[in-house]
Amino acid sequence: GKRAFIAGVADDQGFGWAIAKALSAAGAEILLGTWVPALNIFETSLRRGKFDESRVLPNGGMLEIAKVYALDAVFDTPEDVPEDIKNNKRYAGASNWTVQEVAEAVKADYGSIDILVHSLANGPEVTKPLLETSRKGYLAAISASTYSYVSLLKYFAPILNHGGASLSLTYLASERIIPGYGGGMSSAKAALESDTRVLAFEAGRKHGIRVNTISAGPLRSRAAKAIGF
Ligand code: ZID
Repeated sequence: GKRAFIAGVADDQGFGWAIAKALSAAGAEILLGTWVPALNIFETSLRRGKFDESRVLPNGGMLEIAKVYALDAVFDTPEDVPEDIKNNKRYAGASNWTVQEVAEAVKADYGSIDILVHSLANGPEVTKPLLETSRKGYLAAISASTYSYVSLLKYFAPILNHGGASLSLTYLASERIIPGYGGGMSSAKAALESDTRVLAFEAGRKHGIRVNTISAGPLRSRAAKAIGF
C-alpha cells in the first residue's frame, strides 16, 4: 500500500480531511500534519469520537489515522522559531514541529512516503482588498500559503519514493479578479501555481516525483467561513 502525509488537517470540515478519506478508501496509510495551535483540540476530538461519523468510508470501513504530527509550516528549522513563539503557551505542549523536524520524524517512524499533500493556507488580512493590505500581511500570506509548500517539498522530497506524487490546493483568484479574496491571498495562489510548474520541473528531474496543484471549488471549511465564502 501507499503512505500519504497530509499537511493541513485540524478538523473534519476541510479538503485535507476529505483527501485523507479518499486516499484511505483507496488503501493508503494516512499520516497528518496538524497546525500546532489546533493540535490539542483536534486530537481530543478524535479520541473522544467526535469525528467518528465523518470517519466512515464509502466501503463501510473507517478512516484510520496512523499518526498525527504537530506542524507549523511557516518555520523551516528550529533556528527559525522566534522567542515569542517558543514561549507561547499554545506551542508549549508540542515539540519538533518545524518542517525539517517533521520530515525527520516521519523518516524515523516510517522511512518513506508515496504521497505528499499540502492543504493549508493562511492570510491574516484576507478580508482586506489588496490595495489596503500591509507588507506584513502580504508576506505572511505568501509564507503560510505558498512558501510552506516549497519548504514541505524541499524537506519531504528526499523521503518521497520514486514515482511518488505531491499535491497542493489553489484557487481561481490567482488568475481572475475575485473581490473578497484579498490580503495577498490572490498573489499567494498565483505564486503557488507558478511554483508548481517550476517544482515539477526540478523535483521531477531530481527525485522522480510529480508535483501538481488542484484549483478547488467552494467548500465551507473553517478557512472559507473565516472569509465569509
Ligand atoms: P481548512 O481550514 O480545513 O484547512 C486549512 C488548514 O491550514 C487548517 O487546518 C489550518 O490549521 C492549517 N494551517 C494554517 N496555517 C498553518 C501553518 N502555519 N502550519 C500548518 N498548518 C496551518 O480549509 P480548506 O480545506 O478550505 O483549505 C485547504 C486548502 O484548500 C487551502 O490551500 C485553501 O486555500 C484551498 N482552497 C479552499 C477553498 C474552499 O472553498 N474551502 C477554495 C479554494 C482553495 C476557495 O477558497 N469559490 C470560492 C472559494 C473557493 C473556491 C471556490
